[in-house]
Amino acid sequence: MSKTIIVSNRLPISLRHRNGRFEFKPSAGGLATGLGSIYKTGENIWIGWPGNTVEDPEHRAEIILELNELKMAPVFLTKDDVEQFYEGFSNETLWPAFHYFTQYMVYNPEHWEAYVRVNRKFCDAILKKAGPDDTIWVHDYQLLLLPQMLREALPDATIAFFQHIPFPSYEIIRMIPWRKELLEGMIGADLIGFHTYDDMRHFLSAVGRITGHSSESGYIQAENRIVNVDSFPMGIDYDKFAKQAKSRKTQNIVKNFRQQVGDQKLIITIDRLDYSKGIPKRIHAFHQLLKEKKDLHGNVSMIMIVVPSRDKVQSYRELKEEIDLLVGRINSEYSTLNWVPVHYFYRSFPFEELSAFYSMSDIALVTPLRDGMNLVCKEFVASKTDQTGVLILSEMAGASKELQDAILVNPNDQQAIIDSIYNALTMKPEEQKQRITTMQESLKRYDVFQWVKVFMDRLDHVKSKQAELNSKDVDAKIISEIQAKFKSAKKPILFLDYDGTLTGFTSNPQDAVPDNELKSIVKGLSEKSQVVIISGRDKDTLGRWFKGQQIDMIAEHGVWVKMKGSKDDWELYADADDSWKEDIRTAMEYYVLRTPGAFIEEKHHSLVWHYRKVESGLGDLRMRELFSHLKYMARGHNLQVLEGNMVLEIKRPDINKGRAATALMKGHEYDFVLAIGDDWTDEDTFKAMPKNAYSIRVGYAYTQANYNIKSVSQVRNLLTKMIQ
Ligand code: GDG
Repeated sequence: MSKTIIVSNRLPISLRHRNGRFEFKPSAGGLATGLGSIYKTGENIWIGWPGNTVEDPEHRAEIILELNELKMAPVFLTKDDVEQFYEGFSNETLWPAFHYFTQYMVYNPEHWEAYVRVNRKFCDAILKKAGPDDTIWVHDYQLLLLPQMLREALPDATIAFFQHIPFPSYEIIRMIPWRKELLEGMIGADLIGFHTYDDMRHFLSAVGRITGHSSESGYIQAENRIVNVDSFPMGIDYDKFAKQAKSRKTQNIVKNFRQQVGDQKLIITIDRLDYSKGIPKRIHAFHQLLKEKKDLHGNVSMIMIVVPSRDKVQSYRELKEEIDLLVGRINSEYSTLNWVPVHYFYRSFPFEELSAFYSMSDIALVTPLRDGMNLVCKEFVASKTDQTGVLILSEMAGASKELQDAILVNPNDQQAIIDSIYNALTMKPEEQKQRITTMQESLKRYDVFQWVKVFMDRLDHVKSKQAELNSKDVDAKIISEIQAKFKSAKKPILFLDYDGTLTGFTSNPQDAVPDNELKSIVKGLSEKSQVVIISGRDKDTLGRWFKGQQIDMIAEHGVWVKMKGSKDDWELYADADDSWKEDIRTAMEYYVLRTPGAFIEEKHHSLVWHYRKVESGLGDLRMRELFSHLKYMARGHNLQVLEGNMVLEIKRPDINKGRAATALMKGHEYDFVLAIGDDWTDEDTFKAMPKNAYSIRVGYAYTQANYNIKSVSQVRNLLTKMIQ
């Protein structure tokens, strides 16, 4: 039976070596709780680094055994791995880049090598446990290369990836020297999840620009698969927080804490030590508020919990010093014997106490400068079981997309933070209740268990979609069937599209001249069969490129035809009314002027607007604009607007490849018909084919053809086999 393997850099445990023994403490983090339902069942397992460097083989063996009991398996990292892969590439290159802190980015090739090496280490550890049909769910930015490494070893496995931190704009990604490798690593997965739609669209844009893979509606057209990219905002274990907040244990702690701080208003802030969390800006804002509103002195305190993290990284050490200084300054300026403005803790607390802090606080001030999601704000809302309290939330946190009833602030706008604290302090209980209730309802519905379920359901969906496309794949069996039928056929015919089918695309269409290999394939085929090159190209180019070949040619989607051996020139297949062209050309020229790299190609019966050489993104944008403009104009002229591969073509609707192919076959009885094409102008050819024909579409798009084939080189491979 197939199993599920969860993979993350850190295992959800903490490991301590005490009195010659290892102690294992399972972590109760959100992810571990959410995934508990998965890795704790059946043969499933969680693979990751236990968090310590352990070199002694005996110690390692002991850890392996103990972790096995907890349904976990370790990947051991050396001191160098930790320094270069974890602290280095992960936390000094990817973390700052992905959170838009480019000033902290380190570009160190040794760190990169370690990143590759450790991803490979994870891959090897997984391969020891994984079978070919298993599901592997990889988590987060430390393991971006892993999906592709796994794909190479286990081509049929179900591989998913979720990124917990933001995915930045292409402008940032392009700065990383190893950007292409990173993106290709991720594309090894079948499903790639992010917290928000913004992360997802940044990723798709980077993939398009850097790897050249196109995408449509969240599906990337990878080498031989489709890869789905989607947003899955992560939830929390809502009931756990709500229940804990009501528990006697937590309420006793609240009572005890309250006795110590008195009846004042409390603002809670909880973060890991990180520059992305905006801690200094928040202290500055609170300082300024106290400066402006003397009446708050003695009546409001901030409880600031900073959880130690990455303190070996220089920028984190500096941040810690800055926070110490700022808190020292504010407290020394305003403290009295019975009031402290900021209660500052640089440590973490047990869950019951954390819950008490949430429960007793009037305001949660969550102002990261960037955050993938941010769970603290959700945990605060879930813990407010009496529906009092106000959440102030940064627009830069992924959670702000869901928690629209929070007071949303720009964390860089000090005055906005000050105003929002003041508004929160004076907000009426009815309004607090209404806002908290709305947020609680949505958090309850979309909790962490639902998040896991939705993600896993989507993964099933992608796999079945892939299977549907694969079932039409031209595999070895189909190739030999085609070979055999072609060999025994008495009167075969082949319809072959040119660009994207027999040859790849070039940025200048006139450069896609047939190479020697192609010429000899066409020659070989034409000795055994009637061959029709059926293209949207103009007749002069086609005629020149295939001069001397014993083939038929259909040019301009069926406007012109030239039969093999005909001495006469091209024959017009459709009458020639091109009085519409002038108006349309004027409109198209306007879009050429506004779009560097675009140009117009004039064919006998159509006008084509090319945007292959236009900056990606801009080309799509202008194409859409022109598309609707032309559609509007087309009505008056009875014309058809077609979207091709990086082109927009406008032509008469009664002229298409299918019509031309049908006319060409009329009156003949063929016992073998094959049609191959790559875009939707070829769909007309496929539709016109007789029932027993082989129709094949290049790429993995939905099609009327009965088969899909991966690439131009696979097409050439098939045709070569037919003439062997
Ligand atoms: C990354 C992304 C994304 C904090 N102090 C204590 C304590 N915590 C727990 C909180 C919360 C967790 O730590 C922090 O989670 P966040 O989501 O706020 O932040 P990151 O650690 O940066 O997480 C983030 C997340 O991944 C999930 O995808 O939301 O954007 O950066 O659960 O409760 N827990 C205990 N004592 C503490 O003192 N027990």
